[in-house]
Amino acid sequence: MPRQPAKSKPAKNSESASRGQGGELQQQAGGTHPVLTTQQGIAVPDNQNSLRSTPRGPTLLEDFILREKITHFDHERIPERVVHARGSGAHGFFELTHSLAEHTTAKVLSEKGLRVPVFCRFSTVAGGAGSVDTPRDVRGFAVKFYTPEGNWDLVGNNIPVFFIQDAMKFPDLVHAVKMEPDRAFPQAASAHDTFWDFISLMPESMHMVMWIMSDRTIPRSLRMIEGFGVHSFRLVNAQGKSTFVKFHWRPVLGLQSTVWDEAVKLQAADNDFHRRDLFESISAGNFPAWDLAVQLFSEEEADAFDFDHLDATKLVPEELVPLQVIGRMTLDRWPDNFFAETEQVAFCPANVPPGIDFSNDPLLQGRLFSYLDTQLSRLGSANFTQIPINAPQCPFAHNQRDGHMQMQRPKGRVAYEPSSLQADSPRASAATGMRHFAEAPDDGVKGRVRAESFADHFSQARMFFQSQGHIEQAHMASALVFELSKVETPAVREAVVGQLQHIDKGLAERVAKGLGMAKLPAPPPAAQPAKEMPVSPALRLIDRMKPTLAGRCIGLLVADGSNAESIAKIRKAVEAAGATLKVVAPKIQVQLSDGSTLAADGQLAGTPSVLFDAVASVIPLEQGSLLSHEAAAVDWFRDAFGHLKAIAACKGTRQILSAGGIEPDAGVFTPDQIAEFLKAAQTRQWVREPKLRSLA
Ligand code: HDE
Repeated sequence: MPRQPAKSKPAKNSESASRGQGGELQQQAGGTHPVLTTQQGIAVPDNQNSLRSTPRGPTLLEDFILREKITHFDHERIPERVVHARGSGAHGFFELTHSLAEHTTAKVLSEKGLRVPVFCRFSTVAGGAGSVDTPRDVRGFAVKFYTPEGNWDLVGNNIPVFFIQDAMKFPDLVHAVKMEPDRAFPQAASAHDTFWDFISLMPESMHMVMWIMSDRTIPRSLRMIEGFGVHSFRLVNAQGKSTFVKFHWRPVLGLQSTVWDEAVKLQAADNDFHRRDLFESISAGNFPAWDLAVQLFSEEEADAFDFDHLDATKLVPEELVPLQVIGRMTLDRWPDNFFAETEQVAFCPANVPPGIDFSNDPLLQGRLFSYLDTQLSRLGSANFTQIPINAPQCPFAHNQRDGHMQMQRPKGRVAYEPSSLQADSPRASAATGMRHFAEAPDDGVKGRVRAESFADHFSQARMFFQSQGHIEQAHMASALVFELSKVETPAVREAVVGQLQHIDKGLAERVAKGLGMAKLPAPPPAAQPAKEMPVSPALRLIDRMKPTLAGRCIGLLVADGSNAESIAKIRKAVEAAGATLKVVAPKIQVQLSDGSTLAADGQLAGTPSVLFDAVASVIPLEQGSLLSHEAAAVDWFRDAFGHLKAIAACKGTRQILSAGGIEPDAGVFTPDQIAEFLKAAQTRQWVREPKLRSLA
């Protein structure tokens, strides 16, 4: 698109012509731009000036063009999601590679090779729509499959368990974690009194608390998170037999997280870090992909677990029920319009095709109600399923009619059933319709009760903590210290540490010490003490990061006079390793040693090293000495070093490193060691961490 607006000769008599105010933007007859019109299709003569009684007189009410434009603008916002308000979405497809025909009639899970379109939305939970991408928070992972049998929404998170066991507690949880209602802060943060107050009084949340204090909640990229359906669902086959299923998304790029100090600094460096990362990788043709895996188990197997799988605070360890990969989702297209698609998309866990059914998980049961209800207020009309992003892409027919914003023009007299007047009016089908699993009721009595089998709040929290490596445990303990240090009420801090004692005494002691507590607070009574469970290495993070540079980004700092050949060499090696290279420089245009000009991707002051997975530099000696007095340059390396990144530093750069007090270690390389640098860049330099910061 040319940046220049079409030049036009303003009409002789128009105000804009005589005043010369913006008249140049008007449509030139025969130009390539379509004529601007009102919503009613009336051509707009002038989009710069409202209709005035005289050139300096009042604006006329008669100006329907102005009124329509402003009225529409006044109503541009819809209520944001009460949770998961900030999100980024993309289109793609899912392809089934392994049939589950034995277990389900759903075509999307049984017709091997079937490819269905999907729309996927990732989100944070606590912050508003305009909040940042990188707080410590759970990530929503919602996928809408447009299957040949209707829409299937798998509305999950990047953590396999949840805070609470019963839908009744969801509004309390959300009120506690969102900004406090009197002061309206903190935005997008769990580090405040009301959240931890609630948590300390809800021991069932302790397993999820272990996960949110782990580095899973500070992901490097949305392309590098796992997804979980969380609840047990049922698969139902042609004979009506049911098998329980847990859904898992596994990122092809592997897991990758940031370190906490980096996540905090990312909030300042780029509010849209994850959204931009997703957009840029899809635009570059590096399509993120996830394998869909299932855990399948029978009712009898479930009965033998020593936990209740209907309790969403529990996971089914992979060591107990292995995962089977059955297909792959690839995201290959950014939405045309954020509002129309990512904002208006309406997920609902109740959207399942025949062959998938619900379990009695009381959290899931509540969700089956909540999502449709929230869409009605958020999208404003019962016809929200007609919005293209929400509409099924298979044939559909029903007798629902009218309502706000009805887009369809149904024909005929018949909008009811039974009817005999119209041959093409829709009829229910027992053969292809939704088949609910014929579950026999259990023999309990009606009541507001919590099953006894939900009373174990600590065993899996303990298993999760004990399954982690020592670095991850230290990060969790430090995250707890960070969060609780922001809590102003000492009794709340003490209550949380008391609960931690039920999980792991050592962890409670580390956190108490980090909070400067004189003595360990007593644990509150527990419904059940933690049982010893075998550790589950599959729950670790660092071990599961892939040794690869695919999908990663290397920052290269250059300056005037930088050696063009060295830059080209580094670029070639980085790209050959599957990573992207971004050039950063004190000015966005630099003159290289060979006289050529290089356009940098970012200016140093606005492109800190937190944006990259590893950093390199090609800087002439004299520029190195200038930059060693430049805070942005010193911080660039100090942060990269502090965030445990590999560094390839040329001679000129060594002056900057010493200005930053950096003592090069095994993760700092020379430009000749490019292969070694790229190998080290595949991971973080974990051995460096204890030398840099005291972890709890
Ligand atoms: Fe949600 N949740 N949720 N949730 N949830 C919403 O629906 C709710 C829960 C999840 O990108 C809302 O459209 C209740 C678990 C995601 O649009 C709302 C309960 C899991 C998204 C709602 C839960 C989730 C939502 C807000 C407890 C992981 C964003 C706006 C019974 C398995 C979807 C909306 C998107 C959104 C209710 C618990 C995931 C209010 C009542 C557990 C990924 O309906």
